[in-house]
Amino acid sequence: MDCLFCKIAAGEIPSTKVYEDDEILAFRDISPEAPCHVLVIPKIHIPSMDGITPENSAVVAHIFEKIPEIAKLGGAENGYRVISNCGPDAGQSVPHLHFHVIGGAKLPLHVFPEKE
Ligand code: DGP
Repeated sequence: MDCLFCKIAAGEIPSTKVYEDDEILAFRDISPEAPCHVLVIPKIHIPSMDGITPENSAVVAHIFEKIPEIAKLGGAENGYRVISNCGPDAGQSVPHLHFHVIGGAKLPLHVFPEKE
């Protein structure tokens, strides 16, 4: 399958790893928006949040069990935010389920800047 994050998970494309086990990989975003900007992916291909099913949701639970540890390893010592963009309106650019773990700085509260 021609999927960028499947290739990163398989080690065919290099990444800066933060955490890895048999089921998931966490690596630094190529275009970080904060001092800690880590992407957490399942190694199996799930296209987006819309592709989560009873058959594959255990790996999503595993991701969420590991995120506190991954956030600290990534440099978010004082809190963090988890974001998963799903579909065009959210700006999903890589069609392999991923969770952005963002922190290491005080984050803006609102999605729309005019609400600041
Ligand atoms: P999203 O827009 O939510 O689909 O996020 C995709 C993220 O993936 C985006 O923040 C940039 C990151 N990204 C894209 N290509 C690569 C890559 O080759 N390596 C790494 N480390 N990150 C990538």
